[in-house]
Order: sequence, then structure tokens, then C-alpha cells
Amino acid sequence: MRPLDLIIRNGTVATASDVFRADIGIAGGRIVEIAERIEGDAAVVDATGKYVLPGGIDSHVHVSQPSGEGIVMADDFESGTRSALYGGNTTVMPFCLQEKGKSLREALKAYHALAEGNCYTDISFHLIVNDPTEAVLGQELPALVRDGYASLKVFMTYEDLRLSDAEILKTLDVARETGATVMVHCENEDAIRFLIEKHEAAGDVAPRAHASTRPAAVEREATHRALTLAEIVDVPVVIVHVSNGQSMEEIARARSRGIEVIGETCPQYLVLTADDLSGMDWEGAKFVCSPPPRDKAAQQDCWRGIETGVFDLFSSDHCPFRYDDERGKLNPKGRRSFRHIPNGIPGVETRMPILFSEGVMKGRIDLPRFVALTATNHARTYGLYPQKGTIAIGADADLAIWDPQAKRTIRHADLHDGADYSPYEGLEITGWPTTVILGGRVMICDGELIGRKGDGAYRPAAARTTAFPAKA
Ligand code: DUC
Ligand code: ZN
Ligand code: ZN
Repeated sequence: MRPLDLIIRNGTVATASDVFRADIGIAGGRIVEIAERIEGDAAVVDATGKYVLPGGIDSHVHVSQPSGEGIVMADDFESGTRSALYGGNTTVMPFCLQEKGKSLREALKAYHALAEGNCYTDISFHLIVNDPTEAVLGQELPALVRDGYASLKVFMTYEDLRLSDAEILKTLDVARETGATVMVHCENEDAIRFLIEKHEAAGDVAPRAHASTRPAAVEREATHRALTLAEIVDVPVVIVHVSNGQSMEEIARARSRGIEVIGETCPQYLVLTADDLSGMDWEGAKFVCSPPPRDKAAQQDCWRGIETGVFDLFSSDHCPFRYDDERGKLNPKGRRSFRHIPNGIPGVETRMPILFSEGVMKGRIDLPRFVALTATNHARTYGLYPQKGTIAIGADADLAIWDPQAKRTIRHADLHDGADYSPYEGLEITGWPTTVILGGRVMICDGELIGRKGDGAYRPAAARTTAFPAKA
């Protein structure tokens, strides 16, 4: 047998199904041995008193995405993946946005150029289909799915991004034929626009109006419609960033009709509310994201969804803009009306610590469920399993070693993204990843970055062969 490069010793290992005491042997970037005791003269990482978990996979991350005139995202591939790594992630899945009038391949070429040599984690791309012409749907997309770009997002909101129902149906149909996985952003654009115009006419332009003009009903209706369109085409679908109980009911109802649906929620729907958008001096802009955070009852509903399996995925929806910046939240138009505040908040580094602390440490979920929600189900849903998302012989040696006793208060000054604030500032956390290993390379050792940019690489994803692969 090939000599080991690294041994993780004395840790408590958790997968989506089991928790057990084991050493892990790594060679050639893969896990090659899991045993009660592994001897040898390879380098050793001592995990005594720690949990050894699959590296996190955050399948909903935006970096370097064009975001409107004069607006610049706070993270590129370098800072975004570095921040992700510090938060215990070894793979992130950013979106590659097709611009109107351009091809998907052109967009991919540009994003690959930005990512190449700059990543601290592995990456795999989702496409955003923004111009579903006959050529795009008939030729380009099927070829791209075969080439490893096997998931795509469609939007039901934003004037410049939304697809019509007819376009969504055609896109879903291509997904059915090719095995691509479709993610849907569910909010009714016409209803939002109607409400925005009313609020602006009444002079209600502060950030809090962002939440008022995107009420739960707007999300619920679009969720119902997306699921109905998927039912008509007969194809599985992912409903992303679900924020409330009404939309969860739509998912449960669709499942009872036999529709295959994966539900995703995010930290902002567990620990923030719409009241956070009411901060003084436009501070509420820091919390503007879509769908918006709602109320305490919706938080409880989302926790219930995490506990009961309505949700299979827990992602950050990291979409960072600086706050005190002319190219960010406080851009000149954004200072005048909520309508022009860029949508999105940072969170790739805090996603897993928040769920670990609020979920595992507070007894809401167990460790296997945490692993399923933060790693395994992402790999399974988006064609990266079993290479990624688990601890098994032959899998990539992507691991995060967690100190369950570590106590930290979230301060942006301690984080590593390119924004200038965290929406979770002041939240007290128990449990933090202290050592992170990517493909057998120790990237973060006891909180210190020793990996280099470029150590992370692009990984193609496999298309679905039948329905969604079994969930953990
Ligand atoms: N949708 C996302 O998925 N992310 C940020 C903004 C948005 O509308
Ligand atoms: Zn979205
Ligand atoms: Zn997003």
C-alpha cells in the first residue's frame, strides 16, 4: 500500500449517518484508511477532543458577479474562497451569470479566468440562465451539462433577470432531458413592483420597505408556481433560500403530490428578522437581501423545516456588498431609496458556525444531520458525491476539524471576506472549525492560514441520472 501522507489521529468522526472514534489515513489527496488506530511515520494532526467532519460544501455563493451599474461585489474568488475556508468549507459553488445577448460559454470563460489560480477551496459552477434562446436551450446547455456544468438557476424576480413562465417551462424541459438540476428563486416580480411603486409614492423609501415590498405571500405564490411548472414538466427542482412557513407548506404539499423537490434555507432566516432592516441612519441596508428575513414565527418555522426534513440544504447565499461604500449598499441611489440597495449579505464564513452553535449545541439537530445539511446533501444534489461531502475510503480528503468548546463572538474584524460588516455581528457562537484540510493539504492549522491561493481547483459536476439521489 502507498505510504500515508497524513494521519488525523484521535478525533471523533461524523458523517451524515454515523459518529464514531477513528483515525483517518490520507494518501495522494484521498482518504485511504479509516481505523481505530493508524500507525506510521506520516505527518500527524492531533484531533483529540475535536470533531472530524467532511469539509463544508456551500452550494449557494455569489462572488465577482456583475450586480448593476456602479455596484461591485465585495468578494472575488480569492477573498470569497479564503473566507469560506476559514468557515470550515472545502468546496463552494458560485454562480456564473449569463448576460443578455451573450452565450453561457462566454460567461463561463470569464468566470474561469477570474477563478483560475485564485481559489483557496475547490469550486464548481452553477449557471444562471438569463437569456434562454433556442440556441442556448437547444445546443449550448445540453453540451455544457455533459461537460460538468450540471446545475442552473432561474429567477422569477428582478426586471433584468426574471424569466417568464414559458421560458421557465422550456428550461425545465431541457433539464428533464439532460439531467441538469434547476434551482429556482421564487418571488413574484409583478407583485413586488406594484408594492415598490406604492411605497415610493408614499415616501416610504427607507431600507425597512424592502421587507414590506417582498412579503411572504410574494414568495409563497412563486414557490407554488415553480413547483407547479416542475410538476407539469415532470422534473425535480430545488427551491432556494426559503424564508418562511407558507413556502415550506407549498414544498410539503408538492411532495405529497409526488413532486421531487429539494428545499434550501439559510442562516439569515434563522437568526435575523425584518426588524433588523429598521436600523438608524440607513444601517438597515446591511440586512437587505431577497427574500428578506421575516419574523420570529418564521424563524421557528424554518427551524422546524431543518429538524423535520423540509429542508435538505443549508447554504449561506453569500452575496457580499460593502456597506459604507459608493459601490455597495450606500451607493448614491441606494441612499435615496431601498429599491436601489444591492440585494445580498455576506455569510460564507459564518454559515456553519451558526448552525453548529444554534443547531447542534442547542440540541435542535444532531451531528449527522449537521453534516447532511452542510456538506453531504450539497454533494448529492449537485453531482459531486461521493468524491466530496463524506468521509469514506476513496473520497477526497476534504476535512474540517471542529473544536466544539471554542467560544467566539462574531465580529467582522475577525472574518476574512471583502465586506466591511457582518449581519451577524455580536452573535455568540460555541464551536468553530480550527483546522481545515483540502485534498490532503492542511490549509488552516489551529486557526492559522498556511494554504495558498491556487490550492483550490475547479471540479466538474455530474448530471442526474434519474431522480434526485437519496438524501442523507
Ligand atoms: N438571490 C440570491 O440567490 N442571492 C442574492 C440575491 C438574490 O436575489
Ligand atoms: Zn436568489
Ligand atoms: Zn443567492
